[in-house]
Amino acid sequence: MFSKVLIANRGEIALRIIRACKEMGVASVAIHSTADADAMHVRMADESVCIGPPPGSQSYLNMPAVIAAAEITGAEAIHPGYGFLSENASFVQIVEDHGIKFIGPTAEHINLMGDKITAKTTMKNLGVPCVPGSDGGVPTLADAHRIADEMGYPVIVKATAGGGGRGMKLAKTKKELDYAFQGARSEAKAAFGNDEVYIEKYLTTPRHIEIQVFGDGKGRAVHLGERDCSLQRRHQKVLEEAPGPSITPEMRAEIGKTCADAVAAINYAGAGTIEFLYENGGFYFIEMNTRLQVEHPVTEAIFGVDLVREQLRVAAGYDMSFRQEDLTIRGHAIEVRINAEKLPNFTPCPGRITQYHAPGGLGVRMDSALYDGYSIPPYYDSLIAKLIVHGPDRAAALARLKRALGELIVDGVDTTTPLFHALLEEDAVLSGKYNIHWLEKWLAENTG
Ligand code: MV4
Repeated sequence: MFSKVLIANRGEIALRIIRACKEMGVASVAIHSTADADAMHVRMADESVCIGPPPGSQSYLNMPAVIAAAEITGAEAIHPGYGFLSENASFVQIVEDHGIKFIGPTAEHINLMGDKITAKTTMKNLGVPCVPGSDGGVPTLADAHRIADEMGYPVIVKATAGGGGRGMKLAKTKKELDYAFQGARSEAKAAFGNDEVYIEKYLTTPRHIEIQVFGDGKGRAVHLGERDCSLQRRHQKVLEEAPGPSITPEMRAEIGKTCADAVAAINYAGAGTIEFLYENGGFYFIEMNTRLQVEHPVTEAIFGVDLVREQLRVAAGYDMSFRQEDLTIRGHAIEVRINAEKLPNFTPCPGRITQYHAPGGLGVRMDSALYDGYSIPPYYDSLIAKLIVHGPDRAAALARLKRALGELIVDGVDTTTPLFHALLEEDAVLSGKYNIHWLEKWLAENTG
C-alpha cells in the first residue's frame, strides 16, 4: 500500500479521502489555497502545502503546483476527489510521467469517456443500451435534418465535448432544428474549442438513473446497483437515493451486469458511474463519469463498502476486496446536498458560521468540513455538507432524514436546508414518483 497520498481537493471530499487514508495507515497530504489556510482538510491531514492564491485556476487546478506539492512531500499517489482535476486526462498523464500514481482510471479511459461520441460508440459496441440517435458526429445541417426526420421529433443536439447538461439544444419540431443545430455547434466551439455535435431522440419524462461500477484494471469489474438522481435543479443534483424507487431487483441485476461486463472488457480501473435515462422500463445510456461522485455515500450505505478504500487498493495494485456475489443491498439510503445558498434563487451565501451542530444517531452520516467559527470562502462550490441517512427501507430512511434535518444547526449563512423540510411534505418525494423535471416544476410553482 502507499505510505503517503496527496489529496488534490478541498472541503468534505478531502476529509472523506483523508479518513480512508487514516484507516488504512496511509499518511495524507492536504493542499490548499491561501483562502483555505484555516480549512478543516488542512487541519485533518498529516501535512499540508499552500499551493497558491484563492481562485481555483491558480490553486486546486494549477497542475505544476499540485505536482510540486507531491514531489516536495514525497507523496506516492494523488487522489483527485471530484471536480477540479479529477477528469483531466492531461493531468493524469503528467502525474504518471512524474512517477506518481493517479488514484483513478487511465488518461486513455478519461479521454474515451470525456468525448461523448466515442463514449457512446464504445458503450453501444459493448452491448450497453443507448438513446436512439445519430451514429457518431453529425457534420452538416442537412445530415441533421435527414437523421431527425428518420427518427422523429423531438430531438436533442449535444456537443461531443459537453456533458453534464452543457452544450445541448432541444428541437421540439423540424422548425426548431436549424437553431438547435447551429446554436449547439457555435456554443460548443466557444466553450470547448470543439464544434462536433451528435443527435439523439429527446426523451420527455425520464428519470436519471446511474449505475456505480468498479474495475480492477485487469479485466474484472463489479456493479454496485443504481442511484436515482432525478431530483435536480439546473443540472445540479439536490437529493439522491439508492436503490432507485422505480428499479426492481431483476432490472438491477440485468443492467448492472451489462455495465460491469462493459467496464471489465475495457480493463477499466477504479470507480466509475454509467449514467442512464430511464423511461417506460428501458435504460438509455447517456454518459460515463470516470470519477468518484459526490453522491457515492448512498451506495456505500446500502452495500456496506468503502469506495475510497477500494480506490486506493486498486491503484496500489491490490485486488478489490469483494466480488459481485459478495455485494448485497441492505435497506435504503438518501443523501441531501446542503449548500450555502439563499432561497428561492439559490444565490451563493458565503460567510462565517456562528454555530454548527451536526446531526447524529443511528443511520446518520454527515460529510462536511464545517466547524464552529469557520468562514466559507466565496471562491468555490457552495456545497457545505452532505447529509446521508440509511434505514431498513425507504419509509424509514425518509423518517430518519426528517429527524436528522431537525437536529442540524448551521447559523450565520443561509442554506438549502428549508428546501428539504418542504420536499419531505411532498407526495411525489414521499412516494418516489418523480422524474428529471419534477423539482424544477415544483420550484417554479412553489417559490416563484
Ligand atoms: C437528454 C435528455 C432527454 N433526452 N438526452 C442533461 C444532462 C446530460 N447528462 C444529459 N441531459 C439530458 N439528456 C435525451 N436524449 C434530458 C437531459 C436532461 C437531464 C438529464 C438528467 C438529469 C437532469 C436533466 C435535466 C434536463 C435535461
